[in-house]
Amino acid sequence: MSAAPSSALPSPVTNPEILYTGVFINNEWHNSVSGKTFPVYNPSTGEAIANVQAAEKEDVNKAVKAAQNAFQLGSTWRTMNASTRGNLLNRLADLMERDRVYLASLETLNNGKPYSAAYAADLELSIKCFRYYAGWADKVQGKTIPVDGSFFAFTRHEPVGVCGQIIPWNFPLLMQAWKLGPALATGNTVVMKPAEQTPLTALYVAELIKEAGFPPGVVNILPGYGPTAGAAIASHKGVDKVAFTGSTEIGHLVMTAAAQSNLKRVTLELGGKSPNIIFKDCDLDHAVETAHFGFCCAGSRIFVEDAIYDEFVARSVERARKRNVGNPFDLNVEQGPQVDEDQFKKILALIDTGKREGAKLLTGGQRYGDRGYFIQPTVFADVKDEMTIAREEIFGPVQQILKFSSMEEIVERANKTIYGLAAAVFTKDLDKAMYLSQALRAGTVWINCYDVLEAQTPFGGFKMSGIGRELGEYGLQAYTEVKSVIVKMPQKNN
Ligand code: TXE
Repeated sequence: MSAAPSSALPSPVTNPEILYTGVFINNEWHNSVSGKTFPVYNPSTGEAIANVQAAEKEDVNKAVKAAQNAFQLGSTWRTMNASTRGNLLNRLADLMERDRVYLASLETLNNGKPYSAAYAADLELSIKCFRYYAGWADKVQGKTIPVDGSFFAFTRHEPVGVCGQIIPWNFPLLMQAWKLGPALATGNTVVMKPAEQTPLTALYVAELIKEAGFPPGVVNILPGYGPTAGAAIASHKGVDKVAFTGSTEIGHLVMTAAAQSNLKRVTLELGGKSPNIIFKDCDLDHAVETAHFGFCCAGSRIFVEDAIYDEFVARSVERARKRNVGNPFDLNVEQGPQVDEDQFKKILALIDTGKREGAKLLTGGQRYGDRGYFIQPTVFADVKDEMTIAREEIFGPVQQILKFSSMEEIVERANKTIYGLAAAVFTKDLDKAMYLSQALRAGTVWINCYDVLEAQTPFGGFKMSGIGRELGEYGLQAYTEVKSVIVKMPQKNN
């Protein structure tokens, strides 16, 4: 996710108008059935910027009905050519391209991430994801199978049906694209719930979905809270599949709800505590910078080989002190606020735990400024495996740096976690890199890079980081059912 130089970016709209705050069902905007709304905040200031309709169970029922109707045999959507579905996805990508500055600005306003990242990474990757899956729409094929006996057998890859999709706040647009792209390319219908902190861009995209020409009911987007709207999707008997990205804790609830209702298909993309392993023979400048960049968005444990440990720590501290924190609309800012007060408090509490448990705090460790949810770039050294900050995911600007001395030791320590989302290795030695690419129990292993999330490569977790894969050709599997059709023949000839 390398960002384009900020000088090449068009200027943001610093006060983007908020146009859509309703419940989107059947290509129409509705108020919530209960009449309830909830406030959405600007994390840079802590001020409320919109009141959004709060969908609950009754709204989910309405949306599931709409999605079921759109999925009826003979419906416009079911009888549409697969290539036309691809065209619609491409049209949606075109519309996001048209409104890219506005969407990136709205993402920055609501999520707090720097506009430069929203424009160059989130929008870029979301648009590319829709185009990637647009290309797949008419290339999802079954097989003919040489079955025993006088039969002709073939498989169809059919859409699963109504897909519930529940997404988090860290990459609101990108998570929406990862979920909608494969679901729509394969002909499903969708009931989606964006995170309560960040519903605004998802709702704007709803309007673009309508403008692109998707038939009513194919995509329904319901803003609301997890225990109400989210839980109603996970336990609804009319939902055939649920895809969830978020915390491992809620992943358990989603899977339980699926098991206790109708055994709907479940894919989960959950938390992580990814090992980032840095050997003494790496390109140190590159490793320091990449580890620094990586800490803005996901929990990681940075393991550094003893011979370069002190130097790596010193350079990381120097880099963190130079990190430009502030107004995310400023093109030179590298770090905006955390998404909300809960995350802000959770991160500060984890930092306190780190100090209490004896990790060495070398820079940062406190709130930045006195308004909004900003946290100083923070670096901990002398972190030990048992410490809470080495075990729990910290979704914020906090680096934990640990020391290692041998290959056997690092494999064991890196894998000693309940998670298995991703891992990274920095070395110039191909043998070491390839050995670790096999040894690490994680869904993605980055070698001399970090956080490269492109539409073509599958992403997902081993162990408690999730079930199933998103993106790439593998990402289509979660959205198709395989049907065998077996036909009696008067005579079979091979
Ligand atoms: O996640 P939640 P939160 C991790 C990260 C973060 C922690 C908590 O460590 O600090 O999770 O974040 C919906 N039934 N990640 O509290 O609660 C909720 O409304 C159905 C990792 O924000 O899991 C939102 O839409 N849905 C991560 C979504 O689930 C429910 C991304 C995620 O919220 C629900 C985000 C319920 N009972 C957080 N309760 C990643 N893997 O990328 C909540 N939700």
